[in-house]
Amino acid sequence: MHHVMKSFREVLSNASNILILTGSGISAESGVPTFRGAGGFWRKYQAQNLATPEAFAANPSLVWEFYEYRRQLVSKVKPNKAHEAVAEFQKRKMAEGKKVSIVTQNIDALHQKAGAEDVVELHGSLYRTRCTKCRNIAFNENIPICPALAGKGSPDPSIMSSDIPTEELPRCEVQSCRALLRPDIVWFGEQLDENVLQKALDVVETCDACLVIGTSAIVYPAAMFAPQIARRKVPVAEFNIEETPATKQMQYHFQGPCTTTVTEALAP
Ligand code: BV8
Ligand code: ZN
Repeated sequence: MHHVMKSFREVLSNASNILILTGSGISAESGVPTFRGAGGFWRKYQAQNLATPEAFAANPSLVWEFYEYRRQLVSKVKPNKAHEAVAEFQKRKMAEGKKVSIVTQNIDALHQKAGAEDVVELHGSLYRTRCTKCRNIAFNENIPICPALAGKGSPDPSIMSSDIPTEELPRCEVQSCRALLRPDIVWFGEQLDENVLQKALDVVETCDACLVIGTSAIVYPAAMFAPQIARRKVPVAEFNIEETPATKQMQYHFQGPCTTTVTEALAP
Protein backbone atom coordinates (compact mmCIF):
# COMPACT_ATOMS: atom_id res chain seq x y z
CA MET A 1 0.00 0.00 0.00
CA HIS A 2 1.25 3.50 -0.89
CA HIS A 3 2.74 5.27 2.15
CA VAL A 4 0.43 8.29 1.66
CA MET A 5 -2.64 6.03 1.85
CA LYS A 6 -1.07 4.39 4.92
CA SER A 7 -0.70 7.77 6.59
CA PHE A 8 -4.31 8.72 5.81
CA ARG A 9 -5.54 5.40 7.21
CA GLU A 10 -3.55 6.23 10.35
CA VAL A 11 -5.39 9.58 10.57
CA LEU A 12 -8.72 7.75 10.28
CA SER A 13 -7.87 5.21 12.99
CA ASN A 14 -7.14 8.08 15.40
CA ALA A 15 -10.18 10.18 14.44
CA SER A 16 -13.41 10.09 16.46
CA ASN A 17 -15.70 12.48 14.51
CA ILE A 18 -15.35 11.91 10.78
CA LEU A 19 -17.23 13.75 8.02
CA ILE A 20 -17.76 12.05 4.66
CA LEU A 21 -18.91 14.55 2.00
CA THR A 22 -20.09 13.06 -1.31
CA GLY A 23 -21.14 14.25 -4.76
CA SER A 24 -22.43 12.56 -7.91
CA GLY A 25 -19.01 10.98 -8.59
CA ILE A 26 -19.64 8.38 -5.86
CA SER A 27 -22.69 7.17 -7.82
CA ALA A 28 -21.01 7.31 -11.26
CA GLU A 29 -19.86 3.67 -11.14
CA SER A 30 -23.41 2.62 -10.27
CA GLY A 31 -24.43 4.03 -13.66
CA VAL A 32 -25.90 7.36 -12.50
CA PRO A 33 -24.74 10.17 -14.84
CA THR A 34 -22.82 13.01 -13.16
CA PHE A 35 -23.62 16.67 -13.83
CA ARG A 36 -20.30 17.58 -15.40
CA GLY A 37 -19.46 16.09 -18.75
CA ALA A 38 -21.89 14.23 -20.97
CA GLY A 39 -24.05 13.05 -18.08
CA GLY A 40 -25.18 16.60 -17.40
CA PHE A 41 -27.41 16.59 -20.48
CA TRP A 42 -31.01 15.36 -20.90
CA ARG A 43 -32.63 15.75 -24.34
CA LYS A 44 -31.20 19.10 -25.46
CA TYR A 45 -31.04 20.60 -21.96
CA GLN A 46 -28.27 20.92 -19.41
CA ALA A 47 -29.43 19.46 -16.09
CA GLN A 48 -28.74 22.68 -14.22
CA ASN A 49 -31.04 24.64 -16.52
CA LEU A 50 -33.92 22.31 -15.68
CA ALA A 51 -33.16 22.11 -11.94
CA THR A 52 -34.45 25.65 -11.36
CA PRO A 53 -37.70 27.17 -10.03
CA GLU A 54 -37.94 29.23 -13.21
CA ALA A 55 -37.90 26.12 -15.43
CA PHE A 56 -40.57 24.48 -13.23
CA ALA A 57 -42.79 27.58 -13.29
CA ALA A 58 -42.42 27.88 -17.06
CA ASN A 59 -42.92 24.20 -17.90
CA PRO A 60 -43.75 21.88 -14.99
CA SER A 61 -44.51 19.06 -17.44
CA LEU A 62 -40.97 19.16 -18.89
CA VAL A 63 -39.31 19.35 -15.45
CA TRP A 64 -41.47 16.46 -14.19
CA GLU A 65 -40.45 14.40 -17.24
CA PHE A 66 -36.78 15.11 -16.36
CA TYR A 67 -37.28 13.92 -12.79
CA GLU A 68 -39.41 10.93 -13.83
CA TYR A 69 -36.48 9.87 -16.02
CA ARG A 70 -34.04 10.16 -13.10
CA ARG A 71 -36.38 8.30 -10.72
CA GLN A 72 -36.71 5.51 -13.30
CA LEU A 73 -32.94 5.40 -13.84
CA VAL A 74 -31.99 5.45 -10.16
CA SER A 75 -34.65 2.86 -9.24
CA LYS A 76 -32.78 0.37 -11.46
CA VAL A 77 -29.22 0.93 -10.16
CA LYS A 78 -27.47 -0.48 -7.09
CA PRO A 79 -25.07 1.07 -4.61
CA ASN A 80 -21.44 0.39 -5.62
CA LYS A 81 -18.42 -0.71 -3.56
CA ALA A 82 -17.70 2.88 -2.53
CA HIS A 83 -21.20 3.34 -1.06
CA GLU A 84 -20.80 -0.02 0.69
CA ALA A 85 -17.36 0.84 2.08
CA VAL A 86 -18.75 4.12 3.48
CA ALA A 87 -21.72 2.35 5.12
CA GLU A 88 -19.55 -0.41 6.62
CA PHE A 89 -16.98 2.11 7.86
CA GLN A 90 -19.77 4.09 9.58
CA LYS A 91 -21.06 0.92 11.31
CA ARG A 92 -17.57 -0.16 12.40
CA LYS A 93 -16.63 3.25 13.83
CA MET A 94 -19.98 3.57 15.61
CA ALA A 95 -19.35 0.18 17.24
CA GLU A 96 -16.12 1.73 18.59
CA GLY A 97 -18.13 4.66 19.97
CA LYS A 98 -16.83 6.99 17.25
CA LYS A 99 -18.97 9.21 14.98
CA VAL A 100 -19.16 9.11 11.16
CA SER A 101 -21.44 11.68 9.48
CA ILE A 102 -22.41 11.29 5.83
CA VAL A 103 -23.39 14.53 4.07
CA THR A 104 -24.32 14.12 0.41
CA GLN A 105 -25.19 16.44 -2.46
CA ASN A 106 -26.80 13.48 -4.20
CA ILE A 107 -30.55 12.92 -4.42
CA ASP A 108 -30.34 9.21 -5.41
CA ALA A 109 -30.61 7.71 -1.87
CA LEU A 110 -27.88 5.18 -2.77
CA HIS A 111 -26.05 5.75 0.54
CA GLN A 112 -29.21 4.69 2.40
CA LYS A 113 -29.66 1.68 0.08
CA ALA A 114 -26.11 0.62 1.03
CA GLY A 115 -27.09 0.74 4.73
CA ALA A 116 -25.72 4.15 5.74
CA GLU A 117 -27.58 5.89 8.60
CA ASP A 118 -28.58 9.49 9.30
CA VAL A 119 -27.53 10.58 5.80
CA VAL A 120 -27.80 14.37 5.45
CA GLU A 121 -29.26 15.06 1.98
CA LEU A 122 -28.20 18.66 1.33
CA HIS A 123 -30.18 18.93 -1.91
CA GLY A 124 -33.20 16.77 -1.09
CA SER A 125 -34.26 13.48 -2.64
CA LEU A 126 -35.71 12.09 -5.87
CA TYR A 127 -38.03 10.02 -3.64
CA ARG A 128 -39.74 12.89 -1.84
CA THR A 129 -42.35 15.35 -3.15
CA ARG A 130 -43.27 18.73 -1.71
CA CYS A 131 -46.63 20.46 -2.21
CA THR A 132 -46.32 23.85 -3.90
CA LYS A 133 -49.21 25.10 -1.75
CA CYS A 134 -49.47 23.37 1.66
CA ARG A 135 -45.77 22.30 1.62
CA ASN A 136 -46.72 18.74 2.67
CA ILE A 137 -43.65 16.49 2.18
CA ALA A 138 -44.40 12.92 1.04
CA PHE A 139 -42.18 9.90 0.44
CA ASN A 140 -42.91 8.46 -3.00
CA GLU A 141 -41.07 5.71 -4.88
CA ASN A 142 -43.82 5.00 -7.46
CA ILE A 143 -42.72 4.51 -11.06
CA PRO A 144 -44.44 6.23 -12.81
CA ILE A 145 -45.17 8.82 -10.16
CA CYS A 146 -48.56 9.46 -11.83
CA PRO A 147 -50.37 7.89 -14.81
CA ALA A 148 -49.70 10.82 -17.16
CA LEU A 149 -45.93 10.35 -16.71
CA ALA A 150 -46.00 6.62 -17.54
CA GLY A 151 -43.33 5.90 -20.15
CA LYS A 152 -42.37 9.58 -20.30
CA GLY A 153 -38.95 11.13 -19.66
CA SER A 154 -36.89 9.54 -22.44
CA PRO A 155 -33.55 11.42 -22.68
CA ASP A 156 -33.58 11.08 -26.50
CA PRO A 157 -32.89 14.64 -27.77
CA SER A 158 -35.38 14.23 -30.64
CA ILE A 159 -38.30 13.67 -28.24
CA MET A 160 -40.64 16.65 -27.90
CA SER A 161 -42.02 17.71 -24.50
CA SER A 162 -45.32 16.00 -23.65
CA ASP A 163 -47.01 19.21 -22.44
CA ILE A 164 -48.96 17.29 -19.80
CA PRO A 165 -51.71 19.52 -18.34
CA THR A 166 -50.85 20.45 -14.72
CA GLU A 167 -54.08 18.75 -13.52
CA GLU A 168 -52.55 15.44 -14.64
CA LEU A 169 -49.12 16.09 -13.06
CA PRO A 170 -48.48 14.84 -9.50
CA ARG A 171 -51.04 16.45 -7.15
CA CYS A 172 -51.09 16.85 -3.37
CA GLU A 173 -52.80 13.94 -1.61
CA VAL A 174 -54.21 16.25 1.08
CA GLN A 175 -57.86 16.19 -0.08
CA SER A 176 -58.54 19.83 0.83
CA CYS A 177 -55.44 20.91 -1.08
CA ARG A 178 -54.78 18.91 -4.29
CA ALA A 179 -52.24 21.53 -5.46
CA LEU A 180 -49.37 20.74 -7.86
CA LEU A 181 -46.48 18.79 -6.31
CA ARG A 182 -42.80 19.48 -7.01
CA PRO A 183 -39.80 17.26 -6.29
CA ASP A 184 -38.52 17.88 -2.73
CA ILE A 185 -35.19 18.88 -4.23
CA VAL A 186 -33.13 22.09 -3.84
CA TRP A 187 -32.88 23.74 -7.25
CA PHE A 188 -30.24 26.21 -8.40
CA GLY A 189 -30.94 29.63 -6.97
CA GLU A 190 -32.93 28.13 -4.05
CA GLN A 191 -31.91 28.18 -0.41
CA LEU A 192 -31.07 24.88 1.29
CA ASP A 193 -33.39 23.81 4.12
CA GLU A 194 -31.94 25.65 7.10
CA ASN A 195 -32.14 22.65 9.47
CA VAL A 196 -30.32 20.47 6.94
CA LEU A 197 -27.68 23.15 6.37
CA GLN A 198 -27.19 23.66 10.13
CA LYS A 199 -26.77 19.89 10.65
CA ALA A 200 -24.04 19.88 7.99
CA LEU A 201 -22.33 23.00 9.39
CA ASP A 202 -22.28 21.50 12.91
CA VAL A 203 -20.19 18.60 11.60
CA VAL A 204 -18.05 20.86 9.38
CA GLU A 205 -17.13 22.83 12.51
CA THR A 206 -16.43 19.85 14.78
CA CYS A 207 -15.07 16.97 12.69
CA ASP A 208 -11.45 15.80 13.20
CA ALA A 209 -11.07 14.18 9.75
CA CYS A 210 -12.89 14.60 6.42
CA LEU A 211 -13.24 12.67 3.16
CA VAL A 212 -14.56 14.47 0.05
CA ILE A 213 -15.69 11.89 -2.52
CA GLY A 214 -16.71 12.51 -6.14
CA THR A 215 -17.55 16.18 -6.18
CA SER A 216 -16.40 18.89 -8.58
CA ALA A 217 -16.46 21.38 -5.69
CA ILE A 218 -18.25 24.00 -7.82
CA VAL A 219 -21.72 24.25 -6.31
CA TYR A 220 -22.19 26.38 -3.19
CA PRO A 221 -22.64 26.16 -0.26
CA ALA A 222 -21.43 22.49 -0.32
CA ALA A 223 -18.22 23.56 -2.07
CA MET A 224 -17.30 25.69 0.97
CA PHE A 225 -17.27 22.86 3.49
CA ALA A 226 -13.96 21.09 2.75
CA PRO A 227 -11.87 24.29 2.44
CA GLN A 228 -13.40 25.48 5.75
CA ILE A 229 -12.31 22.22 7.44
CA ALA A 230 -8.83 22.37 5.88
CA ARG A 231 -8.45 25.91 7.28
CA ARG A 232 -8.96 24.42 10.77
CA LYS A 233 -5.87 22.28 10.04
CA VAL A 234 -8.06 19.15 10.08
CA PRO A 235 -6.88 16.45 7.61
CA VAL A 236 -9.06 16.44 4.45
CA ALA A 237 -8.72 13.77 1.74
CA GLU A 238 -10.18 14.26 -1.73
CA PHE A 239 -11.17 11.17 -3.72
CA ASN A 240 -11.67 12.03 -7.40
CA ILE A 241 -10.69 10.88 -10.90
CA GLU A 242 -9.26 14.36 -11.53
CA GLU A 243 -8.12 17.48 -9.65
CA THR A 244 -10.77 20.03 -8.67
CA PRO A 245 -10.72 23.73 -7.65
CA ALA A 246 -10.48 22.49 -4.05
CA THR A 247 -7.58 20.03 -4.53
CA LYS A 248 -4.80 22.46 -3.62
CA GLN A 249 -6.42 23.09 -0.23
CA MET A 250 -6.57 19.40 0.61
CA GLN A 251 -3.92 17.53 2.60
CA TYR A 252 -4.55 14.35 0.60
CA HIS A 253 -5.74 13.73 -2.99
CA PHE A 254 -6.31 10.11 -4.01
CA GLN A 255 -6.72 9.97 -7.78
CA GLY A 256 -8.79 7.19 -9.37
CA PRO A 257 -12.26 5.64 -9.38
CA CYS A 258 -13.65 5.80 -5.87
CA THR A 259 -14.69 2.14 -5.89
CA THR A 260 -10.91 1.49 -5.73
CA THR A 261 -9.58 4.42 -3.68
CA VAL A 262 -12.36 4.68 -1.10
CA THR A 263 -12.51 0.92 -0.51
CA GLU A 264 -8.74 0.97 0.12
CA ALA A 265 -8.94 3.96 2.49
CA LEU A 266 -11.89 2.62 4.52
CA ALA A 267 -11.02 -1.10 4.59
CA PRO A 268 -10.81 -2.59 8.12
C1 BV8 B 1 -27.85 28.76 -2.82
C2 BV8 B 1 -30.26 18.99 -6.94
C3 BV8 B 1 -28.38 30.68 -1.55
C4 BV8 B 1 -30.84 19.22 -8.29
C5 BV8 B 1 -28.36 20.49 -6.98
C6 BV8 B 1 -25.89 32.47 -10.14
C7 BV8 B 1 -27.26 32.37 -10.16
C8 BV8 B 1 -27.96 31.60 -9.22
C9 BV8 B 1 -27.25 30.92 -8.22
C10 BV8 B 1 -25.88 31.03 -8.23
C11 BV8 B 1 -25.20 31.78 -9.16
N1 BV8 B 1 -23.88 31.69 -8.89
C12 BV8 B 1 -23.71 30.89 -7.81
C13 BV8 B 1 -24.92 30.51 -7.40
C14 BV8 B 1 -25.20 29.66 -6.26
C15 BV8 B 1 -25.45 28.24 -6.82
C16 BV8 B 1 -24.16 27.68 -7.36
O1 BV8 B 1 -23.27 27.36 -6.60
N2 BV8 B 1 -24.10 27.58 -8.69
C17 BV8 B 1 -22.91 27.03 -9.30
C18 BV8 B 1 -23.33 26.33 -10.61
C19 BV8 B 1 -21.94 28.17 -9.54
N3 BV8 B 1 -25.88 27.48 -5.69
C20 BV8 B 1 -27.18 27.45 -5.41
O2 BV8 B 1 -28.06 27.93 -6.10
C21 BV8 B 1 -27.53 26.75 -4.11
N4 BV8 B 1 -28.33 27.62 -3.32
O3 BV8 B 1 -26.76 29.18 -3.09
O4 BV8 B 1 -28.76 29.42 -1.99
C22 BV8 B 1 -28.82 31.63 -2.62
C23 BV8 B 1 -30.15 31.65 -2.97
C24 BV8 B 1 -30.57 32.56 -3.96
C25 BV8 B 1 -29.64 33.39 -4.60
C26 BV8 B 1 -28.27 33.32 -4.23
C27 BV8 B 1 -27.86 32.43 -3.25
C28 BV8 B 1 -28.32 25.50 -4.40
C29 BV8 B 1 -27.45 24.52 -5.14
C30 BV8 B 1 -28.19 23.18 -5.18
C31 BV8 B 1 -28.60 22.90 -6.60
N5 BV8 B 1 -29.11 21.51 -6.68
N6 BV8 B 1 -28.82 19.23 -7.00
C32 BV8 B 1 -30.79 17.97 -9.12
O5 BV8 B 1 -29.99 17.07 -8.82
O6 BV8 B 1 -31.57 17.90 -10.09
S1 BV8 B 1 -26.73 20.75 -7.26
C33 BV8 B 1 -26.10 19.43 -8.08
O7 BV8 B 1 -24.97 19.90 -8.79
C34 BV8 B 1 -25.55 18.37 -7.16
O8 BV8 B 1 -26.38 18.18 -6.05
C35 BV8 B 1 -24.20 18.88 -6.81
O9 BV8 B 1 -24.25 19.77 -5.74
C36 BV8 B 1 -23.85 19.65 -8.06
C37 BV8 B 1 -23.04 18.76 -8.97
O10 BV8 B 1 -21.90 18.67 -8.38
P1 BV8 B 1 -21.25 17.23 -8.08
O11 BV8 B 1 -22.13 16.43 -7.19
O12 BV8 B 1 -19.91 17.59 -7.64
O13 BV8 B 1 -21.24 16.47 -9.46
P2 BV8 B 1 -20.38 16.87 -10.71
O14 BV8 B 1 -20.92 16.13 -11.85
O15 BV8 B 1 -20.25 18.34 -10.77
O16 BV8 B 1 -18.94 16.30 -10.36
C38 BV8 B 1 -18.74 14.93 -10.27
C39 BV8 B 1 -17.34 14.79 -9.72
O17 BV8 B 1 -17.08 13.42 -9.50
C40 BV8 B 1 -16.30 15.31 -10.69
O18 BV8 B 1 -15.31 16.04 -9.99
C41 BV8 B 1 -15.72 14.02 -11.28
O19 BV8 B 1 -14.34 14.16 -11.60
C42 BV8 B 1 -15.88 13.06 -10.13
N7 BV8 B 1 -16.03 11.66 -10.51
C43 BV8 B 1 -16.69 11.17 -11.59
N8 BV8 B 1 -16.61 9.81 -11.57
C44 BV8 B 1 -15.93 9.46 -10.46
C45 BV8 B 1 -15.54 10.63 -9.78
N9 BV8 B 1 -14.83 10.62 -8.64
C46 BV8 B 1 -14.48 9.40 -8.15
N10 BV8 B 1 -14.81 8.24 -8.74
C47 BV8 B 1 -15.52 8.23 -9.89
N11 BV8 B 1 -15.85 7.06 -10.48
ZN1 ZN C 1 -50.92 20.38 -0.54
